Amino acid sequence: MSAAPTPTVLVTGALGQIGTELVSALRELYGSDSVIASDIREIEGHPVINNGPFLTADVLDKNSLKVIIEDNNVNIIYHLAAILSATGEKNPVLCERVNVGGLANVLELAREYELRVFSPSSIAVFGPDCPNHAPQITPLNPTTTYGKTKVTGEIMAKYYWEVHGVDVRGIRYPGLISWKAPAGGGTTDYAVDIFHHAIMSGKYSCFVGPDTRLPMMYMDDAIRATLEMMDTPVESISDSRGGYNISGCSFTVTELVAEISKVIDPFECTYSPDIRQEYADSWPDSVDDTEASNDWGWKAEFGLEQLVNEMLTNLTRTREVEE
Ligand code: NAD
Ligand code: AKB
Repeated sequence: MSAAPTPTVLVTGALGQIGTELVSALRELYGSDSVIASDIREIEGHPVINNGPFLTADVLDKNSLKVIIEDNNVNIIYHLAAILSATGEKNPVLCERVNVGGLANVLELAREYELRVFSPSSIAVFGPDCPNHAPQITPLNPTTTYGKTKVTGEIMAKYYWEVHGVDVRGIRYPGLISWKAPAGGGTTDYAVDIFHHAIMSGKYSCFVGPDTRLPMMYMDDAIRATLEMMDTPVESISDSRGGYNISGCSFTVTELVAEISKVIDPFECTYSPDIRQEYADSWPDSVDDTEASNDWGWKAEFGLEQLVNEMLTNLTRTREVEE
């Protein structure tokens, strides 16, 4: 039996928090030349640009995406370009244009060129009426524009699969915690920023209160989930294809501070909640990922203690190298 041909992959929004690590994982899997990274911006010296093909592309410019797809015979799009919650609530019109309009362009091209698509969803699809431990299937009534764009994205994914047979899949990522790239304008960014401040000054002023509990996940788990779900035979993917719940770990800021303080002592966290508290309060504490576990065997590896140790070790090491 001959091996399946290596697909050509296009990643949009590739210079962001997820793209920085997903591009590198995809290039390891398929070879650097087979993974074309793209973003609306360029960042000099960024590893995604240095280590393989990179093109600037605005996902609102359908024609430029079409040219990239045709010129490179693209087979799969990992569509990461988006405006996250905190930035999105400041500019809801842009958030809707990029998150819904960009996805519409990608899905239309996927239909035309018979491409597979990965389109991330978020825990932001849930609203205040959702149980604290969010089920896979529950009414989705988000209060943020960002959350509404993510619900629309899930509906579009299901529609393109059912009506046009486009294999679109998504994951409702929790807040993602990583050290290789900064977080990109979301509500859960405090859970990344806190590590940088702990190492730099031993102090952090948090923009949500001490009892705020949210679903979170270490980036290594998120990348593995993405690759595992995309590698799952289509027969095993259920109606939740637009946005599978996946659970990593769930903790309050107080619990996070206590864990960081075991390594960085003294570490002082003060609290100055802003509008992002409202967004956080509208999201669940944790998610039920039974369906992802049953359909494609999802299981997280990183708990709070391991996540904190990985973050502090890696950030300290990279700071020492930079100094
Ligand atoms: P990010 O903000 O770090 O990166 C997004 C990238 O998209 C940026 O590099 C930005 O330059 C680019 N971009 C913005 N507008 C664009 C446009 N018009 N055309 C092309 N590129 C554009 O975001 P991320 O954290 O990497 O998130 C990627 C996806 O995952 C998004 O759909 C987001 O909603 C989802 N998600 C992320 C998290 C998280 O915690 N990081 C959690 C849940 C869901
Ligand atoms: C955000 O906070 O906006 C993102 C998300 C949970 O979608 N990290």
